[in-house]
Amino acid sequence: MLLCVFLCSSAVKAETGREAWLRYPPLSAELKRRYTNMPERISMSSQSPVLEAARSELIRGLSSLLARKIYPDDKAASRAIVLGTVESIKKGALSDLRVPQQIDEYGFWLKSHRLLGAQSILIVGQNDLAVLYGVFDLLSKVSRGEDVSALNEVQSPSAKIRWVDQWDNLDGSIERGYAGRSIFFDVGNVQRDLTRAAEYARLLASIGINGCNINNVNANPRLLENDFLPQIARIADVFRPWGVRLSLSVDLSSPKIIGGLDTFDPLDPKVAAWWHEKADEIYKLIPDFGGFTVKADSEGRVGPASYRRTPADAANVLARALASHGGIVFYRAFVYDHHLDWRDPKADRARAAYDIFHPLDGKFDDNVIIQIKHGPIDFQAREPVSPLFSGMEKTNEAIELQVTQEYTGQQRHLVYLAPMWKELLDFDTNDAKQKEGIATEPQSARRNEESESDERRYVKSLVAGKIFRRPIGGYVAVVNAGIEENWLGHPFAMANLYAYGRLAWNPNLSARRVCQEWARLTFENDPIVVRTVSDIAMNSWRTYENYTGFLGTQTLTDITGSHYGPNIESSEENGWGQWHRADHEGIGMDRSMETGTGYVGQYRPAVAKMYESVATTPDELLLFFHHVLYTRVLHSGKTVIQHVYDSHYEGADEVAEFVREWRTLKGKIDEQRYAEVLRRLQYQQGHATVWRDAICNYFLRLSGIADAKGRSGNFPNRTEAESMRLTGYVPVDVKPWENASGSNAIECRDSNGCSATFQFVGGPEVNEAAAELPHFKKYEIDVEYFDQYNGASRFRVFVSGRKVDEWAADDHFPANKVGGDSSTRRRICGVELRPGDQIRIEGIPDGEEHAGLDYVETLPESDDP
Ligand code: GCW
Repeated sequence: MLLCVFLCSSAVKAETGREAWLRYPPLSAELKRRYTNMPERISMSSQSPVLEAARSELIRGLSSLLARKIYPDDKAASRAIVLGTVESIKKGALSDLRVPQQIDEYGFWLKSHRLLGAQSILIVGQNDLAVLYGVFDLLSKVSRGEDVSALNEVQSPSAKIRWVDQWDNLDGSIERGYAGRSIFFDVGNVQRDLTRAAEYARLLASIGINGCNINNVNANPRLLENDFLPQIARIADVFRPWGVRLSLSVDLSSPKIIGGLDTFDPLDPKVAAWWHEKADEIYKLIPDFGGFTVKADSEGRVGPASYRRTPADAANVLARALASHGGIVFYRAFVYDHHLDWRDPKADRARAAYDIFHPLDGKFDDNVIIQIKHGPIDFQAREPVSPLFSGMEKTNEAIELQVTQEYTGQQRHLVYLAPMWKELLDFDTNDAKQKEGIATEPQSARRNEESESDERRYVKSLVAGKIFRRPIGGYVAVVNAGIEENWLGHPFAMANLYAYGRLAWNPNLSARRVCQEWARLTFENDPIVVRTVSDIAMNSWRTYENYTGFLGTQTLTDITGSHYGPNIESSEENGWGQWHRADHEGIGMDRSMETGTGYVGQYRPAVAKMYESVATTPDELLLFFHHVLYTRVLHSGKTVIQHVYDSHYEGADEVAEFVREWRTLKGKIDEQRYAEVLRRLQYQQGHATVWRDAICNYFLRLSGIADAKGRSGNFPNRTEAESMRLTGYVPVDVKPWENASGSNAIECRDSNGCSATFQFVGGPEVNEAAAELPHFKKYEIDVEYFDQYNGASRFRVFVSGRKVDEWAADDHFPANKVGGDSSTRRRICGVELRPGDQIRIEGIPDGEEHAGLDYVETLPESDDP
């Protein structure tokens, strides 16, 4: 019987997430009827590997969606889907075709066409790659059940550069990667099997991405060695059919380290010659090589400063080596001193990029792009737009975004970042208070064009090079996809990759619309699924911000370590410059021109004026720009300190709401992904509470001002582990103190196990509930324990001798000790409890993990699903 269940369930198609938004599931009979006239023959007006890929994709997608045979037939002129470039398509029966003028480079035209009395669809591009993009667009439409009977749509990408970066190391690890090891490298070599690398290129192409930098910007020079380059060329070979150009991060000292020169001075002719030769060697192996990405003079990387040269000197020496081959240099503006003096009120890391790059405007060659992180610090949950976007008029730019959720929950927390990116891209650097007057939805039959006037300097127009007529520019996102089946770990993290590609293609799309597309393609066309998924996603960034980084304090995480759990003071009193300068009376960095670091002066006048004054700075960025008292009243009408309490309780409650909303989808999407998302959301709910309590307790103690609603520091249903009756367990201090309830945890040093017992008495809520019910009621027991990566302790919970649950702490949180990174919640539902019951938790340690426990909460079970 068991075997049968196993066999039966294994026959159901597993939905691991590997297919992402390219699942092409058979459409429902109702939707299929919309495509009865869909041509079944695919003809190509010319041949190339990219067109081949386009045709195979179309056959694969349509035959699966429509459950019909779709086949290649190059002779077919009518009742066919015809793929071709503008130049090649006007042959034979299509010689009179009038192609719209406005299809620009990489643009495509989807056109329903009556040909010889029958319905055809033309997918026409300026080049082969544009045809491929058109194919993916048509497949997306059909997958989402859109009407394609009267197509006449031109689409062009907003910017030429739509790249992704991977921070993969040669040993197979990925810096800030949260979905397993590298799909490119393993133990010092390129992976033998590049199936995943090819699949990744296909995924990227499907959302219009045209380049991928495959290795960590903290670059290993070994990649450039001549015996290694042929291995790199193998990756470029699998990218090629998808039009994804491969590029490499380079270490500027390579001429010295692997070239044997005695210098890497960018102005030394020997160094220039070395880079030239290196570029020639690369292009022999990889004719469509994209170029180099450079991190220099930053976080311990060497750079031109070693020779008192400028970033322009360094970028140009590389650019000149690549220029004749069509290669590009991405020079990162993430250059700053991490040994700043925190006692100096004028010191300010946020100033660095502008101070360094603005004076060099106009000094970079035309094939150099300055790659600018979206904010002046470092991918925080909230930052203002980097002033450098509007600080260069004669230099190419790209915005650097982060799909990998380094500071936004590391793919353990659900955070849909498109709403954040939209705010950045739609920011008018000339006058942020002006609201955008352009459509946020795509214009179907016309090309998407944003205002290019000099008055409206939106970030999206600046990076696309439209304001100052720059030859190139656009978008780069750090993705860090890994070998895990679903690429990014959290199923919802893929919404960020999808949205990144879609917004780089058309930044005028709305974040919600992009999410709806993704939900349809990834889960189901069912409107309830689409609405629930996008409602959760659309609220998730604000929710995360609510419990991790209030009013522009960025992200109050452990900035010198994991970048994951709370650690408020880790930002203070060190050289990293992420200070928020919290003291007993107030909090915030004064960056004004008048009394602060002067950073505000890097913005254009209207924006600078807005940020200069406390009164006109938006609440959400107040503490980024100003130091204020906890008692200051915000635009919202609350004091700063009450906002701290309220936003954290709201944030944690919102995650609980996500869990409830997600539960309504049971049975509406496949069980595998349903359960995976639920598991992660439940964890997030617990971790949001850890964040809430850490930040509220910290600021309660620091400010001495009570929470007007009496919640912070007051946990009526909580029993601290250190106050239980302990057998074997010993209390330990947790550092920082706010990361454990009551600042203590208990640990078990006895390999046979320990136990902690307490009597259930019930708090006010419990007594209320008990009064209503004569005997006992069901409760949930939340056990807050610590799950480290260096062991897999086991836990068992007993109620008056009866075992109610057991589990292993075997997840891999970024922590090897008890604290805010490892603090985890186990929710035991439906437990019958009566005042007087003994609750006993047994912990059996493993390895370096000592079955740490923080507290237990008992709550009457809610009636929610
Ligand atoms: O945010 C920091 C990360 C580093 C990263 C660096 C960068 C690759 O913590 O891991 O290094 O940014 O962007 O260069």
